[in-house]
Amino acid sequence: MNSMTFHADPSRAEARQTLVAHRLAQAMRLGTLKVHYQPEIDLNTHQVLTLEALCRWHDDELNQVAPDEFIAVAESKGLIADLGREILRQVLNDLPQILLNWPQARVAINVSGIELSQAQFAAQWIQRVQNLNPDYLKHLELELTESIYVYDVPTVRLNLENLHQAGVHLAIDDFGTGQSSLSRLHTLPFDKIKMDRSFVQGLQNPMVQAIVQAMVKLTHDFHRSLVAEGLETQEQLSLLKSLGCHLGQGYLISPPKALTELPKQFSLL
Ligand code: G
Ligand code: MN
Repeated sequence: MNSMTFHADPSRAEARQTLVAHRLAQAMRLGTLKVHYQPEIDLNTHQVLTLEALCRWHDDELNQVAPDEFIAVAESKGLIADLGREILRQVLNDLPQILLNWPQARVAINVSGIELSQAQFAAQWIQRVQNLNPDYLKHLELELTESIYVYDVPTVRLNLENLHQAGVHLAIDDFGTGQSSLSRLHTLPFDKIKMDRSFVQGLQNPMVQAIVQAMVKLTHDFHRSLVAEGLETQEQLSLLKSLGCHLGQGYLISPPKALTELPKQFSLL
């Protein structure tokens, strides 16, 4: 009984959210949230291109709390900006070690529409990174998961344009699901599309293959990169490569792991 969605009774769901929010705020103060990293690699050379920072939280009272749950609570209880700052803090702390292991890599951080709607978000974010090392900006990436409509908000646009100009890469997460739409894609600053794992799961279907090929062409023609999410099997790997998608992330390569547990090199066998 971990997720609030399992509570049929609304008052119990509310009580759970309040408890999770309280414990989460405490975990952020104590620094007990842990950022894990999951690699995205070149499927041919196995070079590590990006490490996605993914938050993991074990609470003494609540046990393991799924990120889907605590991120939803953080968003509804006004804690998402604090959570974002805590993740950036840990990533910046880990970056020297990461660049020793993978000098060309970027670290990708998931960012919420709520954060991007704050007028000073980009300026403050860039400032925090620059204070430490201006060179770090080109080793960071932001993953955008929001519904595409949020990008019509002028503040969100400005933030994204500022970040992009500062050299931060922008990736559209879970692309091709309800969260994204083609109609505004050409107006957005972005460097990368992360193809939602449902396409990888459906690769047996010739129509899904045709859709993947369309994404390959779209990203290729506009010099953006395309990464397949949720790569789990050898069969998916060879299908993806045959369709022209040469970057991937998923359990076949590695699950998210603590930095100290990550091998330097990844094989696909
Ligand atoms: O929305 P986003 O793509 O950022 O979600 C990342 C989540 O997906 C992480 O919690 C991670 O544990 C999970 N994940 C990573 N690789 C795989 C995979 O190969 N298969 C599945 N089903 N989930 C994955
Ligand atoms: Mn992501």
